[in-house]
Parts: sequence; structure tokens; C-alpha cells
Amino acid sequence: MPQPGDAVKERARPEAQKKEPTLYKVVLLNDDYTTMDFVVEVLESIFQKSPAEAYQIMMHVHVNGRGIAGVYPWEVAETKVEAVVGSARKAGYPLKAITEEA
Ligand code: TYC
Repeated sequence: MPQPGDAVKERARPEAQKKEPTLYKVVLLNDDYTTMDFVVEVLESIFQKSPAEAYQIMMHVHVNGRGIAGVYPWEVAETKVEAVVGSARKAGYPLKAITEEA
């Protein structure tokens, strides 16, 4: 039977338990050539946004130059960026997405 005070039962560092995994923002950047419709499609298909939210985010990027498409663990964020850039290039658009530590 484990006893109170057994090393394996104790948390060596209680704060380690609380530590969040590092998250990254996927930031969409505005440009003059990618169509609004294409950006909305990207937000719906790659970031699982509703049509209303996708339109809102797209307009935010259009007006402010940049905006957050989503926040994810590093590998997921990098994969989303690759998906955005891949589909944009395939469609002939210069749309850019970057990751930033959240
Ligand atoms: N500015 C683009 C236009 O007027 C639309 C746009 C929005 C492009 C967001 C990129 O990340 C973007 N067609």
C-alpha cells in the first residue's frame, strides 16, 4: 500500500501541474489580392469557424492588417499555416499566415 509521504505520491513541484503547454497564435495577414471569399473559405475549412465568425475575422484582417485565426499547440499551428499557404498558392493567391507565441 502506498503510504502518505511516499515519494511517488508527492508532487515534487506543485506548480508544474499548473503549467500550460505553450500555445501559438495563427495570424492571418492582409494583402490586396486574395479575395474576401477565399479568406472566409480558409477560415471555415482550415480553422473550423462558422460562416459568421469567418466573415468577422476576415473583415478584421482586411481593416487592421492582421488578425488571429486560432490558437493551438505548436505542431497544430504550423500545420494550419502550411494548409493556408498551400491552398492559397494552389489557388494563385499571396495570402500569408504566420505563427506567434500566444
Ligand atoms: N484585402 C483583401 C481584399 O480586399 C481581403 C483579404 C482579407 C485578404 C484578409 C487577406 O488575410 C486577408 N480582397
